[in-house]
Amino acid sequence: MARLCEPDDIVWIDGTDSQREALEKEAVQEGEIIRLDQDKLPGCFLHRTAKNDVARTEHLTFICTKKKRDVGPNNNWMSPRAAYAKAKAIFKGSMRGRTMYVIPFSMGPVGSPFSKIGVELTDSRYVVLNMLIMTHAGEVVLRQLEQEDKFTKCLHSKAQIDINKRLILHFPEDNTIWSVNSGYGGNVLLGKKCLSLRVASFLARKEKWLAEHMLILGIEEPNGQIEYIAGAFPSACGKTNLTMLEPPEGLRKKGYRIWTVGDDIAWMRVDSDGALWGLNPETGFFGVAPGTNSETNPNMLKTINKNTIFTNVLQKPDGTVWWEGADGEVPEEGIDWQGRPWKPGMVDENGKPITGAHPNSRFTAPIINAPTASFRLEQHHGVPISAMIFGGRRQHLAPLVYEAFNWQHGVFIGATMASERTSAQVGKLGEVRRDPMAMFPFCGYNMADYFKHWLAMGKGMNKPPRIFHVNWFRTDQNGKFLWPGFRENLRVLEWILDRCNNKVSAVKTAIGFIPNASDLDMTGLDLPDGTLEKLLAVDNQDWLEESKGIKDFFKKFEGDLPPEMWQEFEALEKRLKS
Ligand code: OXD
Ligand code: MN
Repeated sequence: MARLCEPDDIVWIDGTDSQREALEKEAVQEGEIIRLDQDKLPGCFLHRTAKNDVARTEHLTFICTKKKRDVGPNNNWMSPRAAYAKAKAIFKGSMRGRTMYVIPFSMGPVGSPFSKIGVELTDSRYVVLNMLIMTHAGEVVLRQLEQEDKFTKCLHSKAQIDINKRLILHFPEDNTIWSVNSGYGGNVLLGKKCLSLRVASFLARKEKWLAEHMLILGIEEPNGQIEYIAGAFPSACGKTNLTMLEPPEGLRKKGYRIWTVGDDIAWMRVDSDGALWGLNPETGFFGVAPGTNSETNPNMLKTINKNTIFTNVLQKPDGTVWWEGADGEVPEEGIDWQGRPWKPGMVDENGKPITGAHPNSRFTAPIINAPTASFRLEQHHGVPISAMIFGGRRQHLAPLVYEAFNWQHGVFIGATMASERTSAQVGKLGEVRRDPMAMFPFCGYNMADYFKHWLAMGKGMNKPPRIFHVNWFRTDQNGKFLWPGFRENLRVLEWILDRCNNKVSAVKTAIGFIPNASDLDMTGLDLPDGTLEKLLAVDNQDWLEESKGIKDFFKKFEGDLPPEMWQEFEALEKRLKS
């Protein structure tokens, strides 16, 4: 690889504080990062990406397998031969005048049978500093690698950050990832989406486990028992906030404590007890900054006040940072995410407000900074999963919560998950986008085979987790949210655990089981009369309309879709019509 990229120098990342500090110093000198006020934000830095490099570029992301059929309608495909040839021409000499850093990293605790090792070669110090937060990296991983021979080969060069030559390539059959011409986290921290979801999902199917775009949180009862829930939600549905929630006032007296295992990725296996156990392969959060404040996520504010790298947020004159939706007053001035002087109220040439922070600006912070960090983060077997929840943003259709009849029905619920576009996304407002298990952009193979794999996993468990669907976003006829969300969501999680422990009965509807309204603990939450009923209502006519969209989506997989999914589809239609 060095012969291809031609770096001036090669440096191995050893994971020591002294090497990290030296790299931070160099990156500051080179203008790659800015040291923030070290009294107010110790160990914190700011980085700005190029203007054309602020988010994952799905249209430039490819899965490269011998057969096109194997990537399915959910991925872009290139043949490995064509992809390597195209990328080699771009990587050629791309590191001239730069250093190539070699980062040995482990996704998951070093030495755990759940974990996977990768080695990322990169010419970006920003990538190294982020990988040191997001993964176990350095000497200790190299020692582990001596005992295993398999690892994912990851190559990254920022090259010229030329969007016309940007490629994010996955070669799952070779356990290889190549990424070039980007410096944005989701495209270049190759342990994250690329390894832990796209390549890992491919490996997980072969090795009979699950690599999912899911949070994991623990709920501890006063008797010390902790139950863990895994949850898949598309972006902008509050995954990070849910993992760290503070119990609402009314439930506080019950003495619950919430433990954060992960906010983005879950790797889950059937362990020797026949139950599903999961861990978070990452050691950090790569979270969206805008909207993070003491109401939406007070624990995150306590997490990102040290040893954190901020990307594309507003720099304040006092050496701290700000973003839209942060606590306190809007600063009178600052330097925006593009490095330009900024004042509130500025508009661009089309009259659109200029934001101080990019809407997808991020923080990279160690999970152990979180007051809610689980004490089981480093446990080699992870945590037992009692329930799985799927969620989307649906203004009208889906009730606050419903439970699948069984595992197969739960897989159908996950496979038909959908969310409405928000004004934060380009496209028609309210348009429904299908995102099965929130994995549509991350499943590294044909999703029809992925559904088959989920069905098979259910058969391999003694007691599979119960599956639920939640919707925090139902609105009334004026478009106002019916449910307050955020910390109040614990009331729904409590019902979910009660169902798992057979403590409460439920009402059978055409789509699944919904709560008896009296089984949701509403202490301290005064919803207007009739609101809870509206939140739990299931309108069969609306669902029949929805089933048309499901059918069109399933048809994309042609003959590959497992028959069980069509059986569930037909059974749903029958229940809706009866
Ligand atoms: C995402 C992320 O894009 O977690 O889903 O960054
Ligand atoms: Mn994600």
